[in-house]
Amino acid sequence: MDMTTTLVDHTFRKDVRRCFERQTFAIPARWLYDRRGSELFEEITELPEYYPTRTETKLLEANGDAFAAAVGPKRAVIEFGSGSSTKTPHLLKAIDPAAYVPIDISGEFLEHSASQLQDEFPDLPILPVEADFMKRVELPEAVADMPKLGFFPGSTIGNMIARTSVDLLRFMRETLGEGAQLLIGFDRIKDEQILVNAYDDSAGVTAQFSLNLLDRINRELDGNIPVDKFRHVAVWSDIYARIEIYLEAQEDVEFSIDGAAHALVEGQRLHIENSHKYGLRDARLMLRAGGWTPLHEWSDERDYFTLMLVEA
Ligand code: AVI
Repeated sequence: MDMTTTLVDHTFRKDVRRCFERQTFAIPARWLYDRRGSELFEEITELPEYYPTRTETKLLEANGDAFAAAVGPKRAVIEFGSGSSTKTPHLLKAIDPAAYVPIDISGEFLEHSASQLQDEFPDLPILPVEADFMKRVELPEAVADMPKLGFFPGSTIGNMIARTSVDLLRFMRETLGEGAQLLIGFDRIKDEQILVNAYDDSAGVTAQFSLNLLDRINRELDGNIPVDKFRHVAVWSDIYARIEIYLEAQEDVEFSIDGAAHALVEGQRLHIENSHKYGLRDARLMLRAGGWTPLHEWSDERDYFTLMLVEA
């Protein structure tokens, strides 16, 4: 077992303990993404009800010339949480970059996507960095003197509460430096039913994605949670402007994790994810609080999703 795995085990265990022993009944959403969870998320992005990925990809495809005009040539593109980098080629094709730096916490993902992109862009220097982008990241020396464009698609910022989002935006500014630009995706506030359907699809894939968290606890933390006694619940909170995702016990349940006994009463919910949605003014204000000045915006014709270009 390598060092990273040990650390992940340790913090996962700590977070799960806090949920049941200190009865916070909440587990951070980052633990949804083990191998199975990441596969299920890929499936979610293909669902008819899950519009964000499709809408953002179309925006990237359709606005290449406008990005090129706004960004200018020969910037180093720095992608935060690059994952499988599926949206990246659209941007790279549009803007004539000087280098591409994908940052991800998973070295496995990085190597795979970097080598795929290298095949597609043989002359582009690709310099992967394995790091936690929720802190300031040391960029490769080779891009030190290049103007930078940060790329943070997918409305990933929506999975963070406002305070964490602002902290992240400030860290991104520190990582990229004065004069940098950032292209960032925001999922917009829209009809409640459209939002709820996107997070509670008729095929039940999002439910599987949520319930996999309990399977993961059973697998990795020696648990025996009766997963079939829980259901996935997605609700819209207007006060927080977010979809909240819970796992709800459908009857009284008893189980153990790591040898410690726990009991939940029927109806008890475990809060496992938030997905915040934004009005344009909300997003601009948050970006400004994080040290970024809005420059340009691109939205689809239904105003479901917006890409914002901002400047440090
Ligand atoms: C990764 N993130 C932007 C997704 C979202 O839409 O909040 C995660 C997700 N959870 C359930 N469905 C999608």
